[in-house]
Amino acid sequence: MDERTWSAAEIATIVEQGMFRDAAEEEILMAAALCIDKASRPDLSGLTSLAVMTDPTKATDLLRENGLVQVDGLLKPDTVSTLLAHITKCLVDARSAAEETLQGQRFFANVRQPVNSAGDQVRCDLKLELLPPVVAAVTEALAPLKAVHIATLGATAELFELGALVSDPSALRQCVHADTGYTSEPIACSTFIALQDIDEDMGPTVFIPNTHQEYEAHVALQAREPTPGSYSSMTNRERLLQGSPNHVAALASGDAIMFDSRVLHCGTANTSIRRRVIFYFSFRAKGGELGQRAAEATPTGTLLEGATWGTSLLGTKEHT
Ligand SMILES: O=C(O)CCC(=O)C(=O)O
Repeated sequence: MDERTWSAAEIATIVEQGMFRDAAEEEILMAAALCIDKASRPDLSGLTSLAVMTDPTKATDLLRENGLVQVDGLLKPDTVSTLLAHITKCLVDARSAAEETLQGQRFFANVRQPVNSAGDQVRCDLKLELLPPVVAAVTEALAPLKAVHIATLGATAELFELGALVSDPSALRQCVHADTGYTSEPIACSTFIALQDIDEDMGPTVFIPNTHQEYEAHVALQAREPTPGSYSSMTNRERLLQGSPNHVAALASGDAIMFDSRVLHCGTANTSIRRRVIFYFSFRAKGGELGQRAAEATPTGTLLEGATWGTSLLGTKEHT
């Protein structure tokens, strides 16, 4: 993310736009956080897919410690280009089917900040079926990541989200959020895979490492008023966003970030002239105490009804 300075006029315009105020304010606070003590930042450089395949321990440890781990070259260029072409076609088909049937939720999941300042739909979360290009990509990605999922969520973890996050030029920044609220143990993990190089102006996802384990960070994000009795006028939320190093996931095509659903993150503004497509899947714990918590705390998920393949992590069966 650019360490850009905002003029008073720019800020006033954004603030006038009411619904975008929080996200714009968060961007200012987090841009300032980029300047803070670099020494305190976790090491977030990517591991190669081969390194994770050979020894998943380091990736598992990084995921546990930082709430995210980057894996470079998770998908091969051919897999990426086949999948991107497939998703591009699915998006066109889904848009017209949604218009025809007036049942957008069958094809698209809810997404934060779907429209730009002119009200155009420029960000969406497209649900994907387990068709061959998708199955090939999940299978390739799980070759190194299966062991990391098992170590984090147990061997009975199940697929519950599958889709593509598409952000077109002029998409606005999302508000910082976690996909699930605070729990003491991990209950779900998502993997975001770049289907083209994501430059900083294409709206990369920004993460706040370590917040997956911080109950205070989850509470602070909700705090809009100065803390009672506090000597400073800063809210805990402002302190959190300005005081925490953040990680801008400007990924190369085929690179991925696997993250704990509790870690704070958001999609940023796409100020470029290029579409950004991220393929993603999420697994959640199933069975036992972790599974019970996951069932209570995870959202419905974006898995299409009728997906019959590979919904269990160990059940990487043939496509039926
Ligand atoms: O698009 C992105 O980069 C992140 C999307 C996201 O976190 C969400 O929609 O919940």
